[in-house]
Amino acid sequence: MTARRPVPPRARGRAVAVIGLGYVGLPLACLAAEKGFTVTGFDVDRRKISKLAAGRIPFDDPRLARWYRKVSMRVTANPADLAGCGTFVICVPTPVNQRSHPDLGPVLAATETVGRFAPKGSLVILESTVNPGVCEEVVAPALERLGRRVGPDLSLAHCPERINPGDKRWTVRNIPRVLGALDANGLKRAAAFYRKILEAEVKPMASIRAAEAVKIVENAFRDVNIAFVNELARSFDQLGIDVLEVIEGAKTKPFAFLAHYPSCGVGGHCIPVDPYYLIERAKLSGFDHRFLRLARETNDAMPGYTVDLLVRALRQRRRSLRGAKIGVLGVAYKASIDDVRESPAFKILHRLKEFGATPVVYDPFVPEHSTVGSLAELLKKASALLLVTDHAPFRRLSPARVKANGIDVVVDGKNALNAGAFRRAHITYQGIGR
Ligand code: SAJ
Repeated sequence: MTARRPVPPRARGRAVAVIGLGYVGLPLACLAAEKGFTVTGFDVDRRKISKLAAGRIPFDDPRLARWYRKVSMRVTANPADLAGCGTFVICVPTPVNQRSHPDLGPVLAATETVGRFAPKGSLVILESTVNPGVCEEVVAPALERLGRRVGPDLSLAHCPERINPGDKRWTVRNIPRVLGALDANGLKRAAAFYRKILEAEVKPMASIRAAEAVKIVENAFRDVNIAFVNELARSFDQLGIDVLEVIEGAKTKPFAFLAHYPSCGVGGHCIPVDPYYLIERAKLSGFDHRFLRLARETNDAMPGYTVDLLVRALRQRRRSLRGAKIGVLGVAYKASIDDVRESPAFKILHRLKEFGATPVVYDPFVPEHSTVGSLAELLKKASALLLVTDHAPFRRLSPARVKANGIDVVVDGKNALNAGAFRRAHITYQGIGR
């Protein structure tokens, strides 16, 4: 990674700007740089840029950190540095606000930055996950307000990101992608760009709306399927059926069944967020996605349900949450990463405090949200455990070690532990649906 001079106009075809250097943008920037493009990475977060300029990445991903150190790119927080580029890829977050409504602020800000500096003839690609209609109804008008008409002045395409944080098998390099554009030239140019950097299929869609819809559909599909097994788990808790055993049984059917697993909640910046982008846009067209809304309600209720399971488990021991020190294992929204966005841990911690309990929190990937510095310290202080994130050290937790610390109640929010072994050790074990 070295600093670079501004790119001369003739080299614009090979000069790519990546706007937003997070989980999505940084791997893409590394891949484009590796494949010979002149890459300028831009981010509004100056702290992130100074870390990157010093050769370090701003989140916990050792493989990406090594890759970043091997490639050459310029990183900057100065939008004027984008002037020499010819392709602009926007990879900024698309969160929801407190009312679960889409927040396109980051997309609009990034679009305006690009619109101010993209030379005539540029290709602009939005990778951020958005609902159908955003490119035509939000991004293109924002560019046109800056005197950049889509078609005559620049091309606009959408290639939804498919990064799966922590996944070592499927990476930015080999995940197939879909692509849509507002103009035929844009589709051709964007397809050429991705076919130069990816080692995977690039599937052009008939419209940019179809490309926007694909990503939302993928993630809403996952949210709905998780809600399905979460509802089963709550039903089977009453029926004394182990939902995991039933899912493993259903998996023996070699077709038409795709396993999902119940848990204490659905976190992350994709699954619990993306469906709201479609729900809210469809409302404007007079359609109510009742099913998607019900799935969201079902999954959003899981953190509370998990704490209710803990209340029930303690009651079996004639104890209550009030004044209890509860060991909360994990804060990250999924195993082996440090990302806490939309993590169910926060609702769980809030509810534990509402019940008068004192959470003792430990997440080896998220020290800033931990209240103790080690698993050993947590086990010493806690009288009961609530597993929220199935990080490997927690999966390896043995009944003997738990019992040796005087803990006799365990609620397993990810069904990550061996239920039989804990029960045979006379520990009150409660999973989600088992
Ligand atoms: N979860 C469940 N049950 C499941 C699967 C997940 O409760 O069966 C929970 C997880 O614990 C987590 C949340 O849902 O809190 C999201 O988990 P995730 O595995 O879907 O992880 P994400 O959010 O990183 O999702 C990404 C998405 N990738 C993109 O958006 C590009 C998603 O589309 C992928 O399906 C997912 O990775 C994946 O397959 O791992």
